[in-house]
Amino acid sequence: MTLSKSFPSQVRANSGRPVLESTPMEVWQGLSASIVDHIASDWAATAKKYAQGRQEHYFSAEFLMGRALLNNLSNLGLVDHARDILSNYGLDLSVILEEEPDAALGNGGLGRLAACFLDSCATLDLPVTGYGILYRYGLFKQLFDNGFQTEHPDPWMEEGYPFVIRREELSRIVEYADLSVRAVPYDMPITGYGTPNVGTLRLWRAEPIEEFDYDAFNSQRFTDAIVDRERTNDISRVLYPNDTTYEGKVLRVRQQYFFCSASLQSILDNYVEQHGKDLHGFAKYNAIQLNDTHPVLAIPELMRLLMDEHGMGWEDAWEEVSQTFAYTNHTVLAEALETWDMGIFDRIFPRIAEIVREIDRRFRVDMSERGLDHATIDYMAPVSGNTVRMAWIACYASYSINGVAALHTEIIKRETLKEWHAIWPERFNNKTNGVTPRRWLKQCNPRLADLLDEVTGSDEWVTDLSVLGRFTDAANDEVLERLAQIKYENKVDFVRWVREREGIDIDPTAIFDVQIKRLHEYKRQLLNAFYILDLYFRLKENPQLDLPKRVFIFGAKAAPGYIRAKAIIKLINAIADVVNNDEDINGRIKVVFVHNYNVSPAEHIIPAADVSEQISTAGKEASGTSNMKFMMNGALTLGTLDGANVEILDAVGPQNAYIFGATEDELPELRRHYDPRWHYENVPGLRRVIDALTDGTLSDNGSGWFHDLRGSLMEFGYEPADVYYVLGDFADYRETKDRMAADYADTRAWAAKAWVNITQSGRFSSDRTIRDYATEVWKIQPSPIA
Ligand code: 26Q
Repeated sequence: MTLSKSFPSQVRANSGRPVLESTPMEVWQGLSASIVDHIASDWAATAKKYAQGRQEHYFSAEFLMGRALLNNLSNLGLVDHARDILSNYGLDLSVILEEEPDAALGNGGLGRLAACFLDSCATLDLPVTGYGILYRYGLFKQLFDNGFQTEHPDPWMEEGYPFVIRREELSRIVEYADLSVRAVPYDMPITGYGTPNVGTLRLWRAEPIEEFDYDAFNSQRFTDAIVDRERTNDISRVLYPNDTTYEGKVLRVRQQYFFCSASLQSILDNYVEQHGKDLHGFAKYNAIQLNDTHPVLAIPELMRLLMDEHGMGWEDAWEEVSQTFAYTNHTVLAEALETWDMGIFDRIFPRIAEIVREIDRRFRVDMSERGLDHATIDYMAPVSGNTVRMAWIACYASYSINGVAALHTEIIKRETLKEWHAIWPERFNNKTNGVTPRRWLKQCNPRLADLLDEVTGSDEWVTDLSVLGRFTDAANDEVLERLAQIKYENKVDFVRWVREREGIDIDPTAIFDVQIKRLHEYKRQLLNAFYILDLYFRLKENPQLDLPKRVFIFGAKAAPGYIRAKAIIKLINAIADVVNNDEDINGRIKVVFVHNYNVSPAEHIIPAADVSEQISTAGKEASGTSNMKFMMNGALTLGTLDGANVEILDAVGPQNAYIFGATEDELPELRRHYDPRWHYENVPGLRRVIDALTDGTLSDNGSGWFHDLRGSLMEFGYEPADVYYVLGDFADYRETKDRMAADYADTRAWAAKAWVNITQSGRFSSDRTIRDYATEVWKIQPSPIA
């Protein structure tokens, strides 16, 4: 059936009413359902084909997918067709698209990376399947109450979500010592650009095995029956909103085991179906990528399944396991490394606890035979005292260990995982992150996409972004003028979006300077805030100053328990209050904190950005990925030499990026002599800014939070003060940012820099990243269905 026929019938089936009498939400649902219908047979054919050969399985506790409808229409080449169909009913596609909720099943970079990877795998026809959890509540919805973040539930599927298909018949049982749970897969089709192949993201939902324990129900244990039911549903109820500080919550470990066990069972069943009961060829046909340590329980669980369910001995099972898993590390922050109390394992899955102890025992024997000293063995052992260390299990069992940017990989080899690198250097490799140019260029920035089509003479760049590199020198006056015009038009669109969503008026001729990412001290939103405050004071002091108009845009969620991060949000909102309403400033500075930052707001913000703030303390940001999205959309990076910024600088050259601050190798020595008070007293502007935290200029509504912020920077009672070197980098940041703002006046020169950034962004396509994983780690080949 054609789309124009299936669309109205899908709407009717869903709403019970014809298109013209249905709500925009029902129209979105009908159109979405008709897309799933449209790809159904190719999807089945792809799954069948992938099942037969060597496959890769991407295990991740998070997939930050965002919206699906435009992505699918665009990949399938159906955008114009869908627009026409809707316009026949007097409907506007862009309005319908805004009805869609974001599937926010992730916190930030790690979850969005998984989503970009699936897009690239599908586009490249690679036999890859994603496995995760169908959280009922995605990442909390953020509101501001008097400038304070408040958190609210995000029941994103409650009104129905056509892009996941429940596969009841493929349910599996996951056993805990105190609970048995049914895992029901919900499959999401992953279309690729310009290919009929359709990949799969399999998300598991926890349900009671039986609708009711009738026995308990009938024997005066009514409440027990209800409680048990709810304990089951709890497992997939909510995404944990921490992305840095690790919390050893029992429910979190239940979640991890839940999706690992269910996914492995489904992979093993497929193996038996295709290749028979002898599982000695398992690793020949399967590779599993662990997205950080969150799915590391898959290692002991695969041991369990191979031994207890498929009759293998320990040695043979370990042989398969250690040829199957590959581990990606995403952080060097010690507080983020997952460890679990052995008591929790003993209580909820004693067999897994037993296997982990045996891995530990054999590890110690193995290392002793290699002649390692006792202290080193103890440091590296999977179990230490009563603590299980997930990263150590991952390193021991994996045939590949990778970091996510060149600098980050060097740091994990040299520091975080150095003992492992000493023994198995060949396991270590770098895979610099990437982002999909479909969502992050073609779909979110259609004006720029059209220009690139024209300049390059085709749309080949959409699937081979490196093509753009051939046109870096093709920037003539006309191209640069059009580029500047496109940026301006995107900014005008964004001005309207901000006015409607945040109620703030901004001027599209101002410099749009953007920092959007999770709120964390190491990402140093505070440094940016201090610059704004300083600029404000400079203008107050000298109203005649001839400075360009500036709009500072933020988007960030703080983990609900991370008070200092919440204090920084409150601070930025307090600065916005003062600056935006000061008549002396008269709109020369505006601050916009976009609430509830998520994938779809990012798609509105990034195409309108002039400046990309990437200002983490050097050595702390593993890679960053928004830096790549900004670059692709012609924003210039203002950043430290951290994560992938290093590689962005290498790609564009020092004339086309604004780099400042202490480097990772300088910091240890600088820290040895560091005295934040000296900076407070001597760096121009700094004292005024820091005093403003507590002198009544800005209000924290009596919370005491701003006093604590000041303390964290200045007082050794906070031990040590200013660990993220905010004051130390302030002077260089201010100078570099001032210079950048001055450069903006030369529109042509600015556009020329932007053009270099866009055309040199090829290596930051997730297609490049995925090709590298496929050939170097997964050893898989494209498997096109047609
Ligand atoms: C762990 C234990 C318990 C609860 C939560 C967590 C948890 C959840 C999410 C720990 C970490 C995360 C997410 C980390 C993350 O997003 N890291 C980012 O990964 C990006 C992709 O590689 C990088 O670009 C960023 O630099 C990195 O910060």
